[in-house]
Amino acid sequence: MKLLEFPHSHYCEKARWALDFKGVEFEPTTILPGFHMWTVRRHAQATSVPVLVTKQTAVQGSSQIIDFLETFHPANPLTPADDEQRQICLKLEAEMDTRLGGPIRQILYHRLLAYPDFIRYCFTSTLPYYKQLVFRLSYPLLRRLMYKVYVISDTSVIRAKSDFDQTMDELAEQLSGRQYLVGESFSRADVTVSSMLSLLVLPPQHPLSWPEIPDADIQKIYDSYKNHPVCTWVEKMYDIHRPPIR
Ligand SMILES: N[C@@H](CCC(=O)N[C@@H](CS)C(=O)NCC(=O)O)C(=O)O
Repeated sequence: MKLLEFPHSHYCEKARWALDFKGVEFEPTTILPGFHMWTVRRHAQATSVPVLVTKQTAVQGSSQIIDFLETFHPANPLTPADDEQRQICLKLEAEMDTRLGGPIRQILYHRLLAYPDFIRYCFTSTLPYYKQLVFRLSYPLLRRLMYKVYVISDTSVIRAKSDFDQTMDELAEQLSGRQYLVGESFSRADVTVSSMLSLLVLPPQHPLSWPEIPDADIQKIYDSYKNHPVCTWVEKMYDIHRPPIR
């Protein structure tokens, strides 16, 4: 099976992590942003990745991919068996997809879209040269679209940063004295928070080797979060539960 993806995407990392954790063989398949819409639409309703494409079906969305894996590859479960814990876990997953995943992308793209080489590396370093060239040529348009969809405005980025900081503090409180977010074992809630924060923690186990951050203001955000208890916890989750890079 194939996973249609953007290599740096935190939602793709969540799906990849679940696949790797369950030991399911798959082919990570990078698609070119902008042109991805046509590729993805051949398999699914919306245009977003990740999409897991099997011989029989296609599953779009990181949570839906985990649901699919839990049904067809039940070994190494990521969803608590206990009813109450399962509800808590699924609620937390949905909440953190939104409360961490959206704002961190917005905060980083706000400044990093101004660095075409950095963005090109994130999206296309695994693609052949001619596709990288297509990316280069289409980037001015792509940049405007990405800004419109993901960044929106300076004011909304300020709000996103404040929401993000608050979510991080709430999570720190929730994790205080605990190893995992729900119950006593590693679950999809832990995969979700860790993957959403992979863009901030840049863990060495991530399949993309991260380039240097080219922007001083963004570097300051990285520095300010370096010793945050949730980031330290994410590093630990990667150390313990992210199987080695393929
Ligand atoms: N809720 C979705 C979010 C996926 C998402 O936002 N994917 C972004 C990349 S980070 C994407 O594919 N954007 C391009 C598009 O929607 O066309 C999930 O969990 O998979």
